[in-house]
Amino acid sequence: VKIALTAALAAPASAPLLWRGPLESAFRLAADLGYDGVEVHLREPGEVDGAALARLARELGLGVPTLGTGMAVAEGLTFSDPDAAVRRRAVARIRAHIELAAELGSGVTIGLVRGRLGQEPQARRAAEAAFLDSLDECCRAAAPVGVTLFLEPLNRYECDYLYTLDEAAAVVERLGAENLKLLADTYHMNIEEADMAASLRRVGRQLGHVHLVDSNRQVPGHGHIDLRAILQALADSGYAGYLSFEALPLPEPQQAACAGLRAVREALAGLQI
Ligand code: LER
Ligand code: MN
Repeated sequence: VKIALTAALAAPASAPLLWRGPLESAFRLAADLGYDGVEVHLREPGEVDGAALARLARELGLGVPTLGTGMAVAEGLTFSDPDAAVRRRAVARIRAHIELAAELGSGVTIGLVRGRLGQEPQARRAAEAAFLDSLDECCRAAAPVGVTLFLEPLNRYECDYLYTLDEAAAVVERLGAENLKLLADTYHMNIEEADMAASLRRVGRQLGHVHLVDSNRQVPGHGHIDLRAILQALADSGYAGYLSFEALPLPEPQQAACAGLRAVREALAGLQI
């Protein structure tokens, strides 16, 4: 497996991202510390020069596993909005992420941008259909440029559907798009999955990306997730993608980045793989 730092140009203090500031500094820090890649979170893909970022990543020998897209929700853009014009803008935003992802060789995360369904049954069905249509359109746009989308289950306090890996796996099967995979985030899983390792084994083949983060949303090793059991389940499933530390930068970014890497390397060394 490969390990990635998470970075954004700017983000609220509460966002679980290790680096805030110029992306070049994030990439240089990642290379210096021995990371394999940087997961980049962007409000709007036009904020970065894709060609320059791809060149920098190549020079430093780093990959970009996926682009985080959740910041679009602060602007009210979601796939399930009742207003078709808003949904079109949300899809256009994700299509812009897909273009940048094609330049960077990365995937695109579909997490918070899916939006909420609400409680009223009829509206809920309509919103779910709107979400599926929007996701389908993005999968079709991403396929010809070789980009994979990662559908991320989120815990019940951050959204109102698709809480578990099994629920998201059912959507992946229903759409039948080869470039749609699952993103397993261990922070959300710790809240929603009955047995995290068993859930990972069940969906192993459909797994495309992992946010490896502890129960308190700090880097692995700072909370109470069973890191070894999770890494063993991923190894047994043949997972060869990235583990991104989508974590709070505590006590400060560099220290958190070093501690997470150390904890995961120690846990990996003790595995039967
Ligand atoms: C996004 O990857 C995520 O996990 C959400 O909780 C937004 O922070
Ligand atoms: Mn996540």
